[in-house]
Amino acid sequence: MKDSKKTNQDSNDGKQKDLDADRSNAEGQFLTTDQGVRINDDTNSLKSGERGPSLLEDFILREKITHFDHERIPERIVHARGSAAHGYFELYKSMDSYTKAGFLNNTSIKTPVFVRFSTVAGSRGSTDLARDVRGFAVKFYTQEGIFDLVGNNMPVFFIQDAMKFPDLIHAVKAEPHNEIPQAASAHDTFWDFISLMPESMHMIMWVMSDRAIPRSLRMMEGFGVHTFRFINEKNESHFVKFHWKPKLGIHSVVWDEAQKISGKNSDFHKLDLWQAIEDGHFPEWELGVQLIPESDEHIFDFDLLDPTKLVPEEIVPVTIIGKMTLNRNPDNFFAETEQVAFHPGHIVPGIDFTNDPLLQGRLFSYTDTQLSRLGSPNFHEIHINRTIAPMHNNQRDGHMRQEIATGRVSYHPNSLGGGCPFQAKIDQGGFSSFNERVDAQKIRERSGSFSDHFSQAALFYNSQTPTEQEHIAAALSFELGKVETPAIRERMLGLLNQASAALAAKVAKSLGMTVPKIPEKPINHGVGADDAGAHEPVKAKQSIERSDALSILKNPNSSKSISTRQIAFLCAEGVSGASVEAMKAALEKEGAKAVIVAPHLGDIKTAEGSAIPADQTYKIAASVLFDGVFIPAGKGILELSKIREVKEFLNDSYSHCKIIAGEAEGAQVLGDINDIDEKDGGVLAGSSAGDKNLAASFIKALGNHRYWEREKSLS
Ligand code: HDE
Repeated sequence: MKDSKKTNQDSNDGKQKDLDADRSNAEGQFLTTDQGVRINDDTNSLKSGERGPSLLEDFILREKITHFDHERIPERIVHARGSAAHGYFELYKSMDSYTKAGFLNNTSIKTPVFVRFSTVAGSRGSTDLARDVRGFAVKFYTQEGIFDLVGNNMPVFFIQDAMKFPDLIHAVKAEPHNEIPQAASAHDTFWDFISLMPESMHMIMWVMSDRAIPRSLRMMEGFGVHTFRFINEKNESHFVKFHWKPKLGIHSVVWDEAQKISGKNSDFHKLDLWQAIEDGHFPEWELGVQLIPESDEHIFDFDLLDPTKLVPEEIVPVTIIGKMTLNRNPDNFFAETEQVAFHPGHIVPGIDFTNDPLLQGRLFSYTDTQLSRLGSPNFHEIHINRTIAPMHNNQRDGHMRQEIATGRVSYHPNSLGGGCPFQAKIDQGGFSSFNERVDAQKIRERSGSFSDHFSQAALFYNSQTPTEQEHIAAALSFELGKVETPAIRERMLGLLNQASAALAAKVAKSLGMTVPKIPEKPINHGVGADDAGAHEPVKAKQSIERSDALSILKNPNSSKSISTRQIAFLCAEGVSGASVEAMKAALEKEGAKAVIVAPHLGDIKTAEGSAIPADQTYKIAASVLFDGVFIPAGKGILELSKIREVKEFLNDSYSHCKIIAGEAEGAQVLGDINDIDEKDGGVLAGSSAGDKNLAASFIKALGNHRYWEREKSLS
């Protein structure tokens, strides 16, 4: 195991020093009160006599209990459940012709980052494997101040205007009368809202796809979602879309698996991220940008300001400009992961906003939420939120102020303080907003250029492989199948039909309904509450019909690496040690992890007489927590076909399209399991212990993640 803390030291130096002052290490220290008084008895409260009442003067008890009573702060209203890590960002090539942001100009700077991944709908203690969007928020501690890229693992959003955000969240969260269901969109209020909001159709395709059930946080893409601007030294603007591309490729689990993982280990993603970093397998993403000159603003068949649209990579390629590495786990979940405060309005000179009405609303919301969540306008003084750039201004006081501002001047302009702190001119790094011309009437209206709600939903669906299309149809059938109100299902079929008739027909079949001929006229977003002057939904002709980048299975950024994959070795007394050792060595060479599962913990006796320590028992291990299965050779292995948990393990692995390999007697065990077809391309057999060909084909098959072909025979 690598010492991740040590490895990190050179890279995160700036932030590290800042945090060290308040890091508490109790090793070899006395227990004290918060005031530093050494405590003599931390077990008994002060009482009047052995069996008498407690005394009010017990300042030690009162301090301890009061602190405990206030340990919880309000969880985030959305994105409450999160996992985070420290790391750094390195720039590959200077982007100075597009942006003057220092961390995107100078390739010798390593910018410290803190990244928090999250689910959206569930509470802080909910399962990691909910079908949901994942938050992907990156805090860059740049030398010119904090830049937060507060994105998601999907490039579009449900709604076009911030005004609808509270409605969306009220609809998706547990229903208010009975607080059911937790972390799930499969209920009436969510689909009621969606069925009345045709603009959500593109995002619905994404959340019903496998992107919403990632295999690992390390295997998801990230997106800035909105169109931002890059501003260069000449004050020229380019529109920019941000992308994070995972080095391990994009991988997901299947829905049945996700539900079972939620039961077996609801911290699956949290633990996976933590363990990978502890093991020195530092997760990496490349940062990509799509750059669009200001003059091209109106050349697309959608509006760049509309957050329900993406710019297909086939039309504007993604230029890779740098890499982010996460190399250190937080020391304290609350102090760092819980107290970190992101805000899309934290930008640095060289980056600016556009008029995307969703982004504009977010620019208000995030500071506001920190006031209620962290309780003070001084949240920037919490260590994880502190900038590494020098920070001086005339803001003063407030709850829990840390800074001790010296001098008598707390205003500007001043002469008593020599005019300090000074305003920075633009060439001294002072922030100035892009000089965009805005000259219009004050209105509450949605632009007509936002009215195409179905073309990109269709583009997404049509870009998927048949396997992925099946998963979308199955997800919709599941979700709408849980909806109790028939009218909501029917409205949804009407909307789906406008994105894809084939998809709507499939879902209708599973619901035992027919697709309505004339979909109910959905609510539109025009002038005034009565919809007068509303823009009718339109379908613009698209310049492309398919985009491979939208599919996980056809993705140009796919990776065959099996690094960090967890492979279960199903063992028993009398297993062939040679078989285990050879396969383990071959997998570990590729960075995968072999986990020995056996009938009991402690040592398992091999056929050769040596011992192999078991990592897990059949009562603890479950197939859904592994990427693949190997059954080694050895006479004793034949016993496995009699163990109920082993049969369940193999049946689940098989039905989730995992790669299964058996060697000699191990292959015989596979033959004994009725549901497993040995001729299946994802079931591999080796003839003798240590079969090199089997190891090679197992590694190759694991690199494809799953054997999806199998699904046809399962359905
Ligand atoms: Fe957020 N969002 N959001 N959001 N969001 C929050 O801020 C909000 C939106 C995103 O790990 C909150 O500190 C509004 C889009 C992430 O701490 C809150 C609107 C995208 C995180 C908030 C949106 C996001 C948040 C809750 C529509 C993708 C977690 C706690 C106008 C680009 C950050 C907090 C973390 C968190 C408001 C829409 C991403 C309430 C009003 C679109 C990743 O302020």
